[in-house]
Amino acid sequence: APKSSELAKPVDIFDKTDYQKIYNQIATKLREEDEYDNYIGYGPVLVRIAWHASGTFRPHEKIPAGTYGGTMRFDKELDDPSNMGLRNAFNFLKPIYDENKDKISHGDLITLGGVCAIQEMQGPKIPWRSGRKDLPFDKTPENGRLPDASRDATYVRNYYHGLNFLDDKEIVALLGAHCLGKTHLKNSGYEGPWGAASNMFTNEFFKNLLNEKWELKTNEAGNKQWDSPKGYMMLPTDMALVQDNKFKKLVEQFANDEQYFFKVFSKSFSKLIENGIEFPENRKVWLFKTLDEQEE
Ligand code: ZEM
Repeated sequence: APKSSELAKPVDIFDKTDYQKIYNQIATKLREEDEYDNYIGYGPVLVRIAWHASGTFRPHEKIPAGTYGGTMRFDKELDDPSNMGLRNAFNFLKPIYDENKDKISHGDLITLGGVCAIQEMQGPKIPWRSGRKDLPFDKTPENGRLPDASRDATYVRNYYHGLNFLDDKEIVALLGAHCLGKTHLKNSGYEGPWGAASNMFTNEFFKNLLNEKWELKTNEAGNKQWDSPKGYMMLPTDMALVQDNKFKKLVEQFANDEQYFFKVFSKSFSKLIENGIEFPENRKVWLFKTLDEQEE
């Protein structure tokens, strides 16, 4: 791991209530613009942009990329072929950034967007801290750091080891986010949803992995994907979670115990979006209320 002097240092922050307000703006816009992607809404793509902003982190670099510098705002990163479709998420957040730019950086907003989307889609509470600071263009990581969906279990494990996720249960839990949204042929060369409830955060991904009848097909883009009679799909890297015995045990645990999945996912996602940032010990960890909770 890098020496602490090399980790990004968070900047001063405002009050929790200021960020709950921004959370509420994102949540309200999620409710209002519910027609996006055939009524899936923007939730899944907001989770994906938060993950892709995080996935550039490499622990051994002098400046370890990740979410801190908000470099997703530059075309160089947004136009990474792995980020096809994420401009929709960026544009969704843009007016909220413009309205709050004295209080929030791009890195904070993109990660708060992911946290908000997960919670508003009935997922677990995700602890969040503020303090990321926009870095200049020359700190933008090179393209090609995000994972290749055509690969196997060994690749998936090694990939996440490279992001400092050394525990199989963190890796399997993170992939449970594929309960959300869908693949789009024009974005990734894959097509179809992982399940029935594409804008609800549940453990359905793990149940479907175990219970559906999967058949390996070549899709219209010439890529291999697993399809089920119900019209669901799995990427090769998803199916890797039941092809590897250690991964599969965890898939079974998460399929049987949604609360356990939520607990491990929450910790892992929080770690993902904070990778490379050294928060001061007294930096408060916040849990935001959902819109539903505030209306009660
Ligand atoms: Zn995904 N992901 N992902 N992912 N992902 C897609 C969509 C979504 C991989 C991957 O190749 C793809 C994680 C890990 C990995 C989401 C969240 C998270 C798509 C389809 C692909 C191809 C994109 C498209 O066509 O629009 C691979 C190989 C992964 C690791 C091995 C992790 C970790 C995630 C969050 C914690 C989400 C929410 C989507 C759905 C986006 C949408 O627009 O519906």
